[in-house]
Amino acid sequence: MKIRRAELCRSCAKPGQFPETPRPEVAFLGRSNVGKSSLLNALVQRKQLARTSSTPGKTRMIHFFEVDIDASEWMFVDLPGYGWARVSRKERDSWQSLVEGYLEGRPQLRTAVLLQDLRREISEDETLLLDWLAERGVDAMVVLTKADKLKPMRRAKRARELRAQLARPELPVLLTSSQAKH
Ligand SMILES: Nc1nc2c(ncn2[C@@H]2O[C@H](COP(=O)(O)OP(=O)(O)O)[C@@H](O)[C@H]2O)c(=O)[nH]1
Ligand SMILES: [Mg+2]
Repeated sequence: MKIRRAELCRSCAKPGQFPETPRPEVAFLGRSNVGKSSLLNALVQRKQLARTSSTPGKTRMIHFFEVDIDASEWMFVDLPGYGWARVSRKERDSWQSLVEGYLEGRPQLRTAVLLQDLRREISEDETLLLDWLAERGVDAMVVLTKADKLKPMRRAKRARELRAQLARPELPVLLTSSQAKH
């Protein structure tokens, strides 16, 4: 599999700005700091592609990346994270309208990848998101991140515990690390 090209297409603060392209999309969702941008960079083999335009503290945006893999053309979509302890009601509402606007009104969307830190418990946020996706018929998978933070023996056990917490046997669950060493 060869990544022929990976480039930022557009960063959007409002649903009206989403690019009009026929490329099928894979969206990365999850708590802030879970490793969305790192996973995206690792998948496209570019160190700073996803980080370059997402300055922390700035307006949260959805970043669209054109990714050409072998002969196929995809769009990888880095969605803004949730779960900051102190966000205002206004910020939460704007996150919700942007992310729901994307997930609800995007026929190009093929799969939503929900990231979960292997060391954390599944929270209500993840459960609600997965229920929300299932209700709308969006295919989802769960990626457990930062596998390198646990020893291999603990890792497999922890993955089983989280899978049980998810209580959704049909969901694919993958274990990943964006770090070279693991
Ligand atoms: N050890 C380890 N750290 C990671 C991994 N993935 C991300 N990180 C670190 O976690 C922090 C947040 O990552 P980032 O990709 O920016 O998260 P995002 O907010 O979900 O986009 C950064 O300091 C990353 O270096 C991983 O697989 N292993
Ligand atoms: Mg990020």
